[in-house]
Order: sequence, then C-alpha cells, then structure tokens
Amino acid sequence: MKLIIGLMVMIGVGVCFLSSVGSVYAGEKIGVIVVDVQGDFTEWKKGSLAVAGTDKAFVDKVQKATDKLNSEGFVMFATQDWHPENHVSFFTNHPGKKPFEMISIEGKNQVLWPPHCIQGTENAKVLVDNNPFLAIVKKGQDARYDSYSGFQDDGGQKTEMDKILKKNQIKKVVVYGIATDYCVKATAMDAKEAGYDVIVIEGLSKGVAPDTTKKALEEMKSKGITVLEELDVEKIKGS
Ligand code: VGL
Ligand code: ZN
Repeated sequence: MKLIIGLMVMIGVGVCFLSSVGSVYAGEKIGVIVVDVQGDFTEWKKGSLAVAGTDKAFVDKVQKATDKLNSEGFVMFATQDWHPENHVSFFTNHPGKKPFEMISIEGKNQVLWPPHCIQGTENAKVLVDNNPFLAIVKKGQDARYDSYSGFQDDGGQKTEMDKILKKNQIKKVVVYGIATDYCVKATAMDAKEAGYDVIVIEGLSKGVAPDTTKKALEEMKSKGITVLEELDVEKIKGS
C-alpha cells in the first residue's frame, strides 16, 4: 500500500514538472516572441515586401540569438503573417491603387502592401528553426482586417498568444523580428498593454522605413517598453 501511494506521489510530481516549461529568473518566467521572420519580408528570399537590411547575415544573426535565448530556458514563440489571397491589405484587391498607398478603412489608416505571406506559399514560411517554438501564432487570416499585432487583429479578434503566455506563467516578453515599425511595434505595445514587462531588441529587428522606425522606437520607450540595442541575456534576466 505504502509503495503504491509512494509511486502515485512520484507520478504526480513528475506530471506537474513536465506540464510547465521554462526557467525562472528573479521569480519570473520569460517569453520570447520572434515576429514575422518570413521569406516575403526578407531580401535574402527576394520577398515581395522585403525590408531593407534583411539579408542572410541578418537572419543568421536572428537564428543565433534565438538559439541562445532558447538555451537559457526562455519559453519560445513566433508569429507568422498568414493571409488569404483576398486580404484587405493587398493593393491588388483595390482597383486603381498602388503599393504603399494609404487608404482609410472604417476610419482607420491602412497601408496597401504588395501581396505577401499568402497561406501555404514558400515565402510565408518562418525562416528561423521552428523546433524551439512552443507555438507559432498565425495572424491576419481574416480577409477583412489587417493584423500587425501577434495578440489581436484590427477587428479586435484575439489570437491564442495571451492565453498561452498566461498558461505558462510568463510575466516578461522579449520581442524582435520584422518589421520594427509595424508588427514588432504592434506586438510589443499589445504585450505592454496586457500587463507584461516588454523588452524589444533593436539590433534583431528591421524596419520598413527609417522615419517610422525611429518614431516606433520612441513610442515604445514612452510606453515603458525597454529597448536594448543588442542581445544582452543578463539585462533580460535582471531588468
Ligand atoms: C508586416 C506589413 C504587412 C510586418 C506584416 O510583419 O511588420 N508589415 N504585414
Ligand atoms: Zn501582412
């Protein structure tokens, strides 16, 4: 009998241990969100919406940093822009409009992009090794709304991101990727809004345009987001 109870306790402890992932630093679990590192946003893969500075060397740098953060026991996530062909953000779905033109949709400014990250296409793939990610959160699947943020789309529809972070007791998130002035910014701002401590790594991110990138970094800082120039694991654990 004692043996059976002892065994059951051991199994219980084992299950508890296995059901939670990630190391604890200063009493907190830390999540990492690698934003939209996908072929269509890179020069390396000759993407349709290639962001300046996203050559192979940049993606290699992001891969190395992601491996390092994973080896530290942080809980790893990625986001993936994942649009249907008839997506509202594509200029091709607005007769007479040109790429990068701005229109107003339901009172909100919408940049019209070249078609990109179409579901199932080669250049919609996440270029960083997918294995470390607990989840790759898809976004922008509703043709009616754009979705720069990994947390929700412009129609207010939430992704699973907040739920998974909470389920894993994550209090702090590190955010980087493409593009600094759109999806990195929107994801970091929504994380902050949802109550997480947020660190953005500038050197692991690239922006669509210099002026909007500068503004985005200032806006994030003004909201209390920490911007690190480069990866600094000790600062991430401590701050
Ligand atoms: C993004 C423009 C359109 C991004 C996504 O990942 O920053 N930008 N869709
Ligand atoms: Zn998009």
